[in-house]
Amino acid sequence: MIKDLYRRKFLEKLTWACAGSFLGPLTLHEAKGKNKNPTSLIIDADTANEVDDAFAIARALVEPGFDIKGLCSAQWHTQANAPNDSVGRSQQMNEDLLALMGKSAITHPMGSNIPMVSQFHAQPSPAAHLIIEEAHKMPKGEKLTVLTLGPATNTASALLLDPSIRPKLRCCYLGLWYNIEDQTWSKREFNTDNDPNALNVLLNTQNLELEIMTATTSKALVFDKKQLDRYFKGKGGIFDYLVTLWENYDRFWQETDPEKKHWTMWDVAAIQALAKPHLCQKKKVITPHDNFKREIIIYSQINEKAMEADFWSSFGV
Ligand SMILES: [Ca+2]
Repeated sequence: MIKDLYRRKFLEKLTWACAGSFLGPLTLHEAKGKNKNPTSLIIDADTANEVDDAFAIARALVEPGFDIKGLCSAQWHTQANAPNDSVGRSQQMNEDLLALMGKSAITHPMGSNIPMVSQFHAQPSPAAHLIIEEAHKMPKGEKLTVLTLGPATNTASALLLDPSIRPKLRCCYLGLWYNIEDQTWSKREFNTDNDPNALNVLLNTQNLELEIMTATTSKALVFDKKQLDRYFKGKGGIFDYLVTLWENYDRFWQETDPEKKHWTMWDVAAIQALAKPHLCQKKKVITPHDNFKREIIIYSQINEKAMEADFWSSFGV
C-alpha cells in the first residue's frame, strides 16, 4: 500500500510537471488530419489497473478519425492489490491524461465503483448516463461507438437503464478468449472476470451490434521498451508520463521479463482496430454456449507490426 501511494504521488507530481509542456506539436499534428466523417466514440477504461489503457487513450486522443464524446472511468477488483476506490483511480488518471494532452474539455464522467450484482440490475453512474445521452443525440441511421477497455459495467448498465438506446449503439468489447479452430470461448479473462454479468448483458441483448477484440487476438501486439525510449523518452509531457508509467508499474503477475523489456498492449490493439480497421480481419462467430445464440463479430487477426508502427507515427515523433 505504501509503495502504491508513493507511486500515485510520483505520478501526480509528474503530471503537473509535464502539463502543458508538449501541447503545441500534438495540436499541429492533429490539425493536419481532420476527418470529415469521424467515428463518434465513447471510451470506457479501467485506466489505473495496468499500463496499456493509458497508451490506448493517448493514441485515441491524437486520432483525427475519432470524435470523442466522452472518456469514462471503470472499476476493477479482482487483482490482489486492487484499491477500494478503483474507479476513482481510473478517473484520476483519465483526468491526468486529458490535462496532459490539452483535452480536458472532453466530458469525463465517473463510472460505477462496483460491478453488476446480476444481469438484471444496472449500476447507475454518470458514465452510464453519458452513454444514454450521447446515444440519443446520434443522427438517424448513425451509431455511437462505445469501446470498453475494461469491464462493461457502465455500458451494460446504460442498456438496462434505457433499452431504447440499443439500435443507436455499436459496442466494442476488449476481452474473452476465443479458439478459432475449435470455435470455443473462455470467459476466464481479466475484463470479463471483473464484471461477468455486464458482459452477459452485451452478449444476450438481441440485435445489439457487438464487436469483440479478444485477448487471443490482441495479445499479439507487444511493445518493446527500446522503441518506447527511442520515440518518447525525454520528450516531456504525455511522452515521459507514459515512459514513467511503464518503468514504475509493479508487474506482480509474472516472473518472466523482470526488466520489463516488453509489454503486451491489449488495449492499444482495441483502439487501433477502430482507428485503422484495414489492419484487422473480422469474423462472424456464434456467442458462447451459455449465452443467447446469435452472431457477433470478433477481430480474428491483427497486423501487429503495422499497428505498432502506426502508434509511434500517430504522435508525430
Ligand atoms: Ca484495460
